[in-house]
Amino acid sequence: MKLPRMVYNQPEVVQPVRTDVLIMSPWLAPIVWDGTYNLGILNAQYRQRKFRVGITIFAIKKYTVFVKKFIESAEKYFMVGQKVTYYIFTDRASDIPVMNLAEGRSIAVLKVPSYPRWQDVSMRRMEMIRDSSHTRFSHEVDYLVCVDVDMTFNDEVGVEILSNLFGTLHPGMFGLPRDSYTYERNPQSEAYIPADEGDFYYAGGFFGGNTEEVYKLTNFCHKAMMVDKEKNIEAVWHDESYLNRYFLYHKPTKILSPEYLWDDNFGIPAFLKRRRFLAVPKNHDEIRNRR
Ligand code: 5GW
Ligand code: MN
Repeated sequence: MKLPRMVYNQPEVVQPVRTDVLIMSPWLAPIVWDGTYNLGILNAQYRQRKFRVGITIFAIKKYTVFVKKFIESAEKYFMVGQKVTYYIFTDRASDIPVMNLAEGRSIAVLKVPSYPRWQDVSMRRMEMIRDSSHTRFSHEVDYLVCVDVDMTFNDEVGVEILSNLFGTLHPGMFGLPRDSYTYERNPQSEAYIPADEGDFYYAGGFFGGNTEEVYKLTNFCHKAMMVDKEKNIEAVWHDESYLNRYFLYHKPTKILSPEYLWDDNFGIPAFLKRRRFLAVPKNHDEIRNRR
């Protein structure tokens, strides 16, 4: 692969780019923070590879209200200049607005059932992503990015996130001791993680990878949830608990810092140089109850 001539600052071997945060996991997966990478170099590398990105969102019942702002913000900040398909899973296809997208980008609406319990709405995402992985995603895209819809992009999210399998550090739990992570602690559950294990606490609202790795991840999580369901067990943080179990034994090849999933309710700590993907403030009672 031949790159064009580029002029940029020389990487400095004895001058770390960040000293305030961990930028590499013990299994040598980069942790992506502002200041640790050069997007120009990455873009030049990826431009020659011709790849397509799918981003999955679920808008079930009232959550269709989040779609418009989500897409508008993604058009501004998410994989700008790349080929992107928005896969919108919804039970209310007629509520999905028609929107103008940049060249090379499109929306695919996938009709899916809704579930009465919100826990099932959240957990069944794993099954639905899995089911579309082999029928559709693997033919249409190279990478999948699976995110919550009650979010907006607020700064660049580009090819720096891409890797075979990636997860995101939860904004509420970085820096805590592992035994205080809200992993599932019931040994009977398929999501169980003992107090003396665990690397990071990953967020359920942002993960991805190549289509085959996302198939494996979602297939594991869905099957584990079904095994637990037979036993009348539901892990404490639903799909997120099973995701954390998966990542413990299938280590991600890249880890996104909380820049990629922030909630201003956590304040703005000094190490957080950018807030790229932000939770939309929502009135939980208003949106969650009685539908
Ligand atoms: C409804 C009530 C309570 C919790 C979740 C829902 C819900 C979630 C819903 O009615 N419809 C829906 O599409 N979802 C999907 O699940 C959305 O994509 C949402 O982003 C995702 C996770 O649920 P969140 O965002 O409410 O969970 P938190 O942990 O971010 O608050
Ligand atoms: Mn959310």
